[in-house]
Amino acid sequence: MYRTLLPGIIPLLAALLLLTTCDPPPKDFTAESPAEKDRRMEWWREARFGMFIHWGLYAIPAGEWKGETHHAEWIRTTAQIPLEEYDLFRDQFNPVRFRADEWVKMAKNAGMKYMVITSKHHDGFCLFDSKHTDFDVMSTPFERDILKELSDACREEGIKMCWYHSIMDWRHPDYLPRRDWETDRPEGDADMDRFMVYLKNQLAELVGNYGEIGVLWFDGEWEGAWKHEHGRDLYNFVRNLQPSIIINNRVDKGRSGMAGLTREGGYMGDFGTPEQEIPETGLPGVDWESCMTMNDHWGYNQYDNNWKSTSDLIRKLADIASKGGNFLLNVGPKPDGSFPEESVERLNEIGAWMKINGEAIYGTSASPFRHLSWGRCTQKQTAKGTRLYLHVFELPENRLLRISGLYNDPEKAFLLLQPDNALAISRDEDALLVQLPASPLDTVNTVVVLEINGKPDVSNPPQIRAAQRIFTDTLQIRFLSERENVEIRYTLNGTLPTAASQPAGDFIVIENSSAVSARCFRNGTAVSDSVTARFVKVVPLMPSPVANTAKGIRYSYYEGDWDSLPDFTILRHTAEGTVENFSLKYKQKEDHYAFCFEGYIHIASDGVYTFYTDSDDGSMLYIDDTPVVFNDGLHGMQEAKGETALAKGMHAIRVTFFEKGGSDELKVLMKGPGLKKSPVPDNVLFHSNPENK
Ligand code: H79
Repeated sequence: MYRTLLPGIIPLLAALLLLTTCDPPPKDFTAESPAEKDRRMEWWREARFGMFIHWGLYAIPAGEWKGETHHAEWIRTTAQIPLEEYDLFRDQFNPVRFRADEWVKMAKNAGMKYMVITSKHHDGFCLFDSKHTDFDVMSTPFERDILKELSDACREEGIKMCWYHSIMDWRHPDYLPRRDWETDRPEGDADMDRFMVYLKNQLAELVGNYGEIGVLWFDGEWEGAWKHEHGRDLYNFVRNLQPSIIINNRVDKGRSGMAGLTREGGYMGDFGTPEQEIPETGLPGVDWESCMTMNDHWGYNQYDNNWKSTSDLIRKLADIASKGGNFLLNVGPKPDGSFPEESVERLNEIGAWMKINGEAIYGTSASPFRHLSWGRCTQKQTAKGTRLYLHVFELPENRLLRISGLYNDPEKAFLLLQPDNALAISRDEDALLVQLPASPLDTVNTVVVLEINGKPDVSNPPQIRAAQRIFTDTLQIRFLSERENVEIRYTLNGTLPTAASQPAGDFIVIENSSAVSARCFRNGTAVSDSVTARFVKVVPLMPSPVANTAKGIRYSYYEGDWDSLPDFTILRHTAEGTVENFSLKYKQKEDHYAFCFEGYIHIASDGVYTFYTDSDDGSMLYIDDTPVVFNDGLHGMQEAKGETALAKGMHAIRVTFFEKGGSDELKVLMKGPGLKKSPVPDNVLFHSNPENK
């Protein structure tokens, strides 16, 4: 025995010695080659579908506190529960029905390939055995390391185990800021550097004690004390522990609002994290994952019956895959350790669909079609060429499926429901037609497979471009096609362009409101579907008669706690005055405040103007009392825009803004005739000044 073991043990011992005596310097993972990243992301891109689990002490009150029933995993903050009182839930946590293998089997049976569970949520409670806190599962009556049991079960079933770990921590004494209602928790000598040590100690446990971890999913990064440098440091720290691990973009400050994709600027994170939403389109080369609840809460809320239907969830999964993203679907287990019945039912039903149609999801990439009226498309490279998976949500009349703009002649078409039955294919100009049978069909999502040679040869409809959607005099419209050797023809009344319609040339100029339809032709035959865009001719707003103006605009400053812009007409302001521009410099604190700016803007010439606000949190912009930019709600730096036609002269302008917590910023920009998009300059802003006669 010794003889055979010894040769293996010696290098191991030597390696250990080396490790302990001279630790190699931690590696910097910020500059990874695209090929290295591709290799690391491979399983995740293949997986496409995962289970999110939000579980902790908050499951015990089940959403209810003092008669209010809208709470969930945020309950300690939303119900303002003092720490000592919240801590009492620890003594009640005893999920006797918890079976790790059952949870993992339910995920696997639903077709999910990875599981992301809350090792710690914002309340600070840890579902694992941590040596660095008593606020963990080992201090509850349950006294079992839930994450250990789950990671063992996941390994057994081939599911990737992943952790959600909150950066924001409402309990750790060193974490800042305190909630503003926590008047009995003074900051004392709280120290974020010490908090960072705590965070890293726990991550070393989470990444060191549970085998291979697929993803670290950070959250709660938006508060002011968390800086880009922290994000960079934490990213590198975790990658050094397990170089192949995947880390979401909430480790750093680059997430743009709930839309979740990472802004430009060298931020860390391997994938974007849209929350409760699906992006309009995918972005080439960008990895992202939409996370979503099955009802309206992440943590268990026994009163929440607003469940999404199974068909909605299946279509969401297909929609996400067709845009090149992953779907992380949440379950909020009950305090006894079981999944809500409604979740179990949905997981089973999704699983039944996935057993037949999984290959149209796993390892697929985004659709080659810009738009399909009846559903979605995913694709996969094969040895011979490409498989196109057509996800049919709306079954066509006569069951004749029309795939506009597809130029390959497939080798074969069949349903995943009945793979041995070849479907009849025909062609109508640019469109491929597939005859579906009367049965079997799935009214939620029937997947049709087209086997084609080489890559998809798709002719998307032309794009219709104009400076804006409204105009005052005439408007120039340009047409673009990705396809070579085509002629674009158009109509101005929304009817389908034919070979006899007007050719577009490089551009056209319209003089009246029009529904412009365009389509590509080659040698007199249509070679794409048509597309329609509407343009509206408007009369510019007349200027306001104002006398006695002076430079700058009026501001009123308010304080309060809002999630969206308040009605300023019923509020009393705390301060007012004039300021040269839409500046926040007269704020009296860092959060929970609002501004209303009012005055006039001088418009130099008649035309259509585009206004933008870029704000954190919400803002609105009104011209002549009409809302032009809608950018309300809680969000990080986010830009919105609107257009309005204005006659030369003075126009009333009003900008409203509020800030709840975290960073605060407001930018107001404009674009117009002869004016590139740029911040509204000081010298066009005025207010009426009765003293200035
Ligand atoms: O764990 C679940 C939720 O408890 C947690 N994320 C999911 C996965 C979550 N925390 N907060 N929210 C969801 C909503 C918070 C939104 C905001 Fe913000 C925080 C608005 C302003 C600060 C994020 C950062 C969105 C804009 C800036």
